[in-house]
Amino acid sequence: MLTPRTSRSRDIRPLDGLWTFALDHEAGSRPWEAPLAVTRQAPVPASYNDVFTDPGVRDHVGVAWYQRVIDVPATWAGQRIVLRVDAATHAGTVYVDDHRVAGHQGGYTPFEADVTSLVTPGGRARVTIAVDNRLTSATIPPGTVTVDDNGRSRQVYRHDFFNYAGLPRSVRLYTTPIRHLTDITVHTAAADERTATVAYTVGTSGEPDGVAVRLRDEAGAVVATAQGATGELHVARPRLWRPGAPYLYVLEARYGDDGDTYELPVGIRTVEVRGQEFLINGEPFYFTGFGKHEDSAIRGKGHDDALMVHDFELMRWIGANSFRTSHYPYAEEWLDYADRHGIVVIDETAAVGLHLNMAAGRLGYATRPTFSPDAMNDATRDAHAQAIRELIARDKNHPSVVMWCIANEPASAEQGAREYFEPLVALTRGLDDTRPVTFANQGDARYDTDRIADLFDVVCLNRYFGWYADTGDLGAAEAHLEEELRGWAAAYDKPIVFTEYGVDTLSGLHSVLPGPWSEEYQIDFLEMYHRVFDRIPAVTGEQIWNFADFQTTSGVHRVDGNKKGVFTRDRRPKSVARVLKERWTAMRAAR
Ligand code: BDP
Repeated sequence: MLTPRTSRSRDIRPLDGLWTFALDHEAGSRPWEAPLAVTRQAPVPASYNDVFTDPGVRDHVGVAWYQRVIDVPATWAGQRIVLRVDAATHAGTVYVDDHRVAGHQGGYTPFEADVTSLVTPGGRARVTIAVDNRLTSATIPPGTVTVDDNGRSRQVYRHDFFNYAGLPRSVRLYTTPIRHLTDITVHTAAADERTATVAYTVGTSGEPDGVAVRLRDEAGAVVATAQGATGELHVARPRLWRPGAPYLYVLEARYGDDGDTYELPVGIRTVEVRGQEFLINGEPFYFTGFGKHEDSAIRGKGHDDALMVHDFELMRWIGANSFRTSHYPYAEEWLDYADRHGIVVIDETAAVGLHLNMAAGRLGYATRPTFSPDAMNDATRDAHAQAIRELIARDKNHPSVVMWCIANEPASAEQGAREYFEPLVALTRGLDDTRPVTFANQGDARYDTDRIADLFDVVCLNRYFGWYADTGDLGAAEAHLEEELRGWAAAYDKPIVFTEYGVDTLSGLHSVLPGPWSEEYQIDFLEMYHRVFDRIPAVTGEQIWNFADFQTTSGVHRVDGNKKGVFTRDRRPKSVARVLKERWTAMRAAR
């Protein structure tokens, strides 16, 4: 699927703004067949939960309805017309007037419907979208819906971020010619400094005759041309896409008599894992940065360009060169921006919470098997496979994406983990053999108990010595961290990237005796981790948990959310930010 872009043959009409909004029980039956009563209007893009003052909306479990009337431009006569939803969290069903046109499961990837035969250029149509936020063992992420004594549905889930729902990304109507381009895939390779190859495959709606492609440089000069739906473009003296120094060519594809045209930004770069090194363009790369969230006050997971650019600015300010899209695929705007500005991305599926027994031993809970028919089962794995397919289909052409992360903290030391993951790793590699594949490993699965790490290319570790374990005792934490890291480095000839380490820190809490929750403890904690990383050559990256404080479910261990941010939720720096800026800026200068 091609992300909508305007071109000389394609037009876009954004449908963002206020939509009429109702919860399922307020909407009546078959609400798509008539105008919804305008009691509430919900902004798109935004999660609906924090916009209203009604706890019934915030904690709603089930379907919510969005509706609006759209005008179809008269100038679109003779074009193919497509309705595209960038995300409906976690499932969406779309109706145009009385017709169901699309259904999609998975809250962080786009879907669309060809509505040409249902709308009239110059006319109007009613668009209704049902969004269902329920998570089950057949969804990614998984969850369980229970019913309490008062008959109210409750959503239980095992991931540590609020279950925001709604239409958090854009909804658009766009056109293509009838005979149109359906997809483009590029693979880039630079044999040496003198030539690079951009291998491409173009998908078309009909017979693939009459496809022409050309590659333009940033000045607009054509540097290579080719004919046919598959082929290679050879670029002399290529300018490579490098972290911190990006260069983007534009691949222009044309097809058919009407000349459907699509322009795809292309960065020429290679990614390779060799021994314990992670190489970009053949040069060792060390990740600095964060695990992030799409999260902010009021809009929840709603995409906002101003907030996104500000987050990138803060990352640049602090010296970060990368981030992980924990714990789901982010809006495509994030990847476009990362491509344009040379930020490196670890791109993650929404497979988070595949672990029933996290810390069960320490907290004294009874354990039950995670990978079993009544928990993470075949249906979960099918949904997981689909999440991988959709992630790669959407993001395969982004030069900023250097690695696929197919799960966060699954129960990888438990029985059944290998059987569950082996086919998913094979699937990922089958879909893209140009990028390494990883998962973020949780602390219960050590180098001597983990059952799946050998299937992957890079060891990504999430560790909390000094917080969940050795709380407040950084001496013990340092010894335990180093012991474990040396174990991984000896057991696996693979790079180790730290994808999480961090402590809850209440902005403004200071102490001369640094204890947990104080800003001083966050500094001491991160400095301790960095000392250990610097002693172990296999460590090729450090991404702190988290970039900013973020919202979670309420509970005894969270005070209005998770406070492990280096920035507060409104993006003010905690004291540790300057310490990191100093380290990462010095590291960048040394490279
Ligand atoms: C890890 C999770 C992350 C949590 C973090 C924490 O990957 O989503 O927010 O711990 O507890 O287990 O802060």
